[in-house]
Amino acid sequence: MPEQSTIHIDFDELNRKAISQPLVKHIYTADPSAHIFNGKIYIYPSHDIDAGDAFDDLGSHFAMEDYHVLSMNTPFDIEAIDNGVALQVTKVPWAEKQMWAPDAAEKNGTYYLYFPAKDYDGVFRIGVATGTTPTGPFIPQPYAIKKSFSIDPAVFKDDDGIYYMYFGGIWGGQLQRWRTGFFKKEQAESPFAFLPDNNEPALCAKIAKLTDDLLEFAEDPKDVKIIDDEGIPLLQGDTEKRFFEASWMHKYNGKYYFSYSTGDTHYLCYAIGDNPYGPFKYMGRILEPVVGWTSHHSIIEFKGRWFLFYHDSSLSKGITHLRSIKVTELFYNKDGSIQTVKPYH
Ligand code: FUB
Repeated sequence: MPEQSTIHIDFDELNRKAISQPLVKHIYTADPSAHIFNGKIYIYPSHDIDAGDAFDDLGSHFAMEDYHVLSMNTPFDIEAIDNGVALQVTKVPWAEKQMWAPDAAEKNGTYYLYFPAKDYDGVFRIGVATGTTPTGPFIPQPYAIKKSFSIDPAVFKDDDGIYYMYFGGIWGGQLQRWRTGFFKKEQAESPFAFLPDNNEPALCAKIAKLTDDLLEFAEDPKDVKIIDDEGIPLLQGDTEKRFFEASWMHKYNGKYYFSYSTGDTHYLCYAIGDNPYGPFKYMGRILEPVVGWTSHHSIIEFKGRWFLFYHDSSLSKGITHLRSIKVTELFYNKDGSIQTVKPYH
């Protein structure tokens, strides 16, 4: 990802214009995956730190080492509660570094924390850790999920009780390195190697049904296709619309809403389908660009109203890898489309 911008921004003014404020200020947090467990909101974010790594397009400066779980009684709380360290990379046998965006699920009173990290070969894998409370501590499985790769797991429980994982991310997230079905090590320093050409179909996020114990994939991962009005898959050159990273799935009025970040164009977009696998028709934007490079989110329903959890880098005054999670209400139009959120007035 690019160097910090040298454009002057008045952050005090920007923060006055922000539609919402950081939910915690004592640590930096990002990539908020929110869930309601036992009537309470739990947020599973990345815990951003400055480990001193240089900025690059591989995302090396995102050198996170652990997870904290945050909680709130309602989305209107001014602050979230930090429930402390829930899992550290040093406790995960297969993982070396870079604990990126996590997610969580619950089944039969067990809580599952899903997380990407680089293994000792520098390959992103997705692991799972279990606990008896939503806040952990979580005990990691000894190995990453078999056939997992890339980043940004988002676990969705459908109404029939089946769980699916959506995942993947391009550039530093390595999705493009798996195009042939195995990891291509050549040009490991270039995040742009192995990307499709601009006139080829865009790389897709992946989906895999989970096993009953939620610890493994029950099937080989499949493409999450995003199509245009004519049913044609988006192209890699459709950079303002195509998938980059940060998958999320929610269901609204019986339809499946797949949402994601467009990465280098900084939008959160969504596409609608009739089942968890898609295809999903591109619909538009959920969130305009925030301060900072990345955009990442989750969407939950709370007492009949809908909320978007997201992040920006306003608290750190624009530092890309020091972000803060926020929440704002989300509104639907009568036709099921989502009203685009502008993060600053
Ligand atoms: O937090 C590290 C990475 O930045 C996430 O995995 C991406 O989604 C982006 O937010």
